[in-house]
Amino acid sequence: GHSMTWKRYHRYGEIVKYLEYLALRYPSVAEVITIGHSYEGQPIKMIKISTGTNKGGEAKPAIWIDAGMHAREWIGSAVATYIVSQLVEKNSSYAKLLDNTDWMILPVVNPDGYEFSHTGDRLWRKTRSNHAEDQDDSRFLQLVNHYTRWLWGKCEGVDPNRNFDYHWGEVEAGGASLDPCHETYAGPRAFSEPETKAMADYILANKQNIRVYLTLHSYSQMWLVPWGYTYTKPLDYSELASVAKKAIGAVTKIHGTNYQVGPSADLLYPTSGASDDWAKGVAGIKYAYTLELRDRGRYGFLLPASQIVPTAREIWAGVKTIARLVN
Ligand code: 0X9
Ligand code: ZN
Repeated sequence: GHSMTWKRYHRYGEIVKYLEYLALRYPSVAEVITIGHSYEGQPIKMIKISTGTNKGGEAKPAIWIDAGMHAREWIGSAVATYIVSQLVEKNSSYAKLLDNTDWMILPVVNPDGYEFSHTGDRLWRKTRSNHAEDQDDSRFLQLVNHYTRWLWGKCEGVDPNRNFDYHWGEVEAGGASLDPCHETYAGPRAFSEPETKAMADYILANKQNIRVYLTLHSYSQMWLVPWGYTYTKPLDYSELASVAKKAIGAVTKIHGTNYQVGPSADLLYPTSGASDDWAKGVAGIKYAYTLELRDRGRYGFLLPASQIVPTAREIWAGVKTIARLVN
């Protein structure tokens, strides 16, 4: 058996064990793939859910879902594993959905940060890399840096959602920071983080099949449409927004939770080097969205575990709606 419940938040090791249990128990549906390793050497594991090729023998269109890019946003990873459980453990109820669509789900993009948010700093956001050596500062600045790091503890890591190679490091509009100690540090260069690089390589290798890109974050209850790097909207904005509005309609039907749809930069704030912009702009995945899950700020990142199941149920309704609309 396995010990995944959605009554509490799980550690990375438990999540990986659950994925591996599913692959063993349901080998014709689920496969675990190690796409790379984190800075601290943890395997980055995703699950591919597929009932095989279509009638013509070609790979089916796929939906990509990732979560746990930002360490403290635990609800995203819990929702991702809930979606995995529905698709795999109830595969016979979702035969139609699985007939039309493959699923690629990466529940924890940033395992080092995720674990640190359990064992060190609950509100950690970034990865856990150290790029001090990469900087060509003077000995004096390096020394100052060393003590700042030691005293303050905020200079490790890169914001993975500023590290993607599309308009990377454009800081003019405040979309990212080039200060290593900042929460939105873009990194010394695009894809400096093994986590973002591994994810991007896998997506690029499969981009001809991936029709939808969803990245789960929290919080504020929004279904965000690109772009983040500019206030200008993509040419197909209205198509993406209308699909998103149908999805949030399905979300709200479950428990009455309200979500907003809108362009990322306007509705939230500008961000450069974010994963959804990269998925659309570079990988060419038309339907790319960032979902900001519950809540609206009452608990914020510290969403009680009692809200995992209701959040997961409503988001699953929205995700199913998207899957049906784009096929
Ligand atoms: O700032 C972020 O990375 C995301 N918000 S969070 O509170 N989860 O950190 C929002 C990203 C929105 N930008 C794009 N979708 N491009
Ligand atoms: Zn986030």
